[in-house]
Amino acid sequence: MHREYLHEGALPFCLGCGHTLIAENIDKALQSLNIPLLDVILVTDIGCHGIIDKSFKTHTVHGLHGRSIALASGISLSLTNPEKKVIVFIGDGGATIGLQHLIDSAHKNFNLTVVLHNNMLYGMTGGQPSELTPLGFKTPTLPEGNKIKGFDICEVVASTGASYVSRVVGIGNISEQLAEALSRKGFSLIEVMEICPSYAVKSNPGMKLRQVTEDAGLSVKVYADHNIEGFRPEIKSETQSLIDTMPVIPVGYRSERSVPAKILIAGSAGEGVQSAAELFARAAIASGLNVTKKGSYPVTVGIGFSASDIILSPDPIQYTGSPDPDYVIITSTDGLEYTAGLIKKMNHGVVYLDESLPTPETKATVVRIDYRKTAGARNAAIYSLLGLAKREKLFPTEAMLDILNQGKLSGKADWNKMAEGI
Ligand SMILES: Cc1ncc(C[n+]2csc(CCOP(=O)(O)OP(=O)(O)O)c2C)c(N)n1
Ligand code: SF4
Repeated sequence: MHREYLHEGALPFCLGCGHTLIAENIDKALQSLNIPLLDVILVTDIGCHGIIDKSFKTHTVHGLHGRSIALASGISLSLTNPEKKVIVFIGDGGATIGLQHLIDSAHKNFNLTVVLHNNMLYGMTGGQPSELTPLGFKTPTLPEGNKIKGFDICEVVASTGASYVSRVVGIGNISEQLAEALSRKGFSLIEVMEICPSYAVKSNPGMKLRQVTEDAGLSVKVYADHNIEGFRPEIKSETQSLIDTMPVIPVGYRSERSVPAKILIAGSAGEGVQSAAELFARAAIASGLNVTKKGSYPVTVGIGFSASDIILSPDPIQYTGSPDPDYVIITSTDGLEYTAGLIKKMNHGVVYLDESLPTPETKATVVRIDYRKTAGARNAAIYSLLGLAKREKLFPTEAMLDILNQGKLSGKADWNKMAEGI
């Protein structure tokens, strides 16, 4: 068979696998529809059918098991060119493991075509049954035969109102039926009944595909053909970007820092660690530095630790957080517990520790300061960061005092006096 969309050479499946027939017939169907190679986006997922993507010359995307339809739906929604053809390859295993994605995409009538490779079992993992395995069908893990009747997925998908749904038996030339599905507007699904010679035939010697399909009560027919225009997202070009609405922080100071500084501050939830880190980050930006900040705290936001990773640098920073900070500030017992593992591994840098806490095991330099006693629990985090800026000459403390004295992000205190004493 002449190939346009598939590379030459053997396809990666066992001899006689139905997946080979589907791949070759998809190539033929695409040829008949004359779809440009790079207008095709093939989305596959885990399972034997999914290893085909390296054989296709089109765009290919490979996702998690049962999630190819969710991925393809996102791709389809983001495409502004209606000529692009999004095709999903999925197994009976993946289609039922990710059933909600299938139903939702069909229901919303997203523009894509699902080619369901129904070999009636999980091929890749050794022949376990799926939700589509017919009653009585044997597999290596069910030698006595399936005790539950597999359901008719075409009926289910057709009931969502999808544009096109059909079932074919994967024998001989099925390219015309595939082309039908591929040429429909909106969501189309074609289920191809096929055989896994390695597991299905071994467990059901002499099985005949048409007979198995018929015995399972699965009709070989078109279940829905509405050819409904697919879902198109409403694009609001006038919507302002959230970033554009953020006021730019003016640079009024100058930092002498020539290399990045990686800082971790850890304290207790409810003691203002996150807002202190925010204030510190703003002051660093106002001093001409680049800053990233990452907050960490348990889902129970009112109890336990609260920590923030801050990186300052004269150069752009492409990441947040660091496993290897230069400075760690610990303002409470919760913060000490949270950072215990990290500071034990530290063999450089400085750990600034509240005076009330026991000295932890570390090769870093430990500096003990009375943060909580001097500033109170609520202001200990700000006070410690103000001290860090000053002691380590990260940026002028005035940059932080400017924001502190506006009083929006901090509790009331005589910050100018405090800064002198640090
Ligand atoms: C979420 C998830 N569940 C289970 C698995 C394990 N797993 C990998 S392949 C596979 C079976 C694939 O069967 P099917 O989707 O029918 O494709 P086939 O191999 O038959 O082509 C399973 C269960 C996985 N990778 N991810
Ligand atoms: S194990 Fe079955 S489904 Fe997988 S490639 Fe071999 S024949 Fe095909």
